Amino acid sequence: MAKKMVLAAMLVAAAVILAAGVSSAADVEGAGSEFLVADFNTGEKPNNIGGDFGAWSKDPTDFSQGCSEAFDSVNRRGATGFAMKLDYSVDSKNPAYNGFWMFLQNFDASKYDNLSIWVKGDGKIGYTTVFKVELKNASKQVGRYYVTNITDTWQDIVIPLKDFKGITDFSNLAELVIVFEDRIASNKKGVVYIDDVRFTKNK
Ligand SMILES: [Ca+2]
Repeated sequence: MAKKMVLAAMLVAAAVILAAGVSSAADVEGAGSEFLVADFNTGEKPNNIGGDFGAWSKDPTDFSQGCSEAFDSVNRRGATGFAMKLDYSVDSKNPAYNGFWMFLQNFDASKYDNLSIWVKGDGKIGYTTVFKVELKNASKQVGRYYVTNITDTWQDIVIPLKDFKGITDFSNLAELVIVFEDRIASNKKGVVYIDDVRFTKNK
């Protein structure tokens, strides 16, 4: 009987130590410090939170401008899965802008500090070093931020939510939009890859 009780006490102690170990390891890694919206790794829609996405164009009848999206397993972030390839052209005589949209399913990002996206341009085809990112909320606020200094290697672009101009409420996010614009694109045609769209917290 005494032996059984000792054994039981040891098992409980071991469980407590294990649980403590797990929780402290999670704290070190910052559990909940980021929230994954889209890694594109299934190779199909929707994104990781059930939101649809796709390319859009200002004027689909003007064939000299437009954007198309494709899952890309060659240019991807990480060892498996896909990235999102955005093949755009704003090389038109007419006003031109287009890009990529993604629903955020009313995600509450108010506890997060940044929108983070892995981005790179295609070194062979060419790419713009600058594009606009918009965040829209359920109250129809539209926040705008210009990403700059894109290169042909992967970079984790970290955009502080407070730097989005025009939006103040991040508790009910409806949509993320990427915009390629004729007046600011450093290359009028090209390919940009994006991967691992997340909301992140500062360390
Ligand atoms: Ca991916």
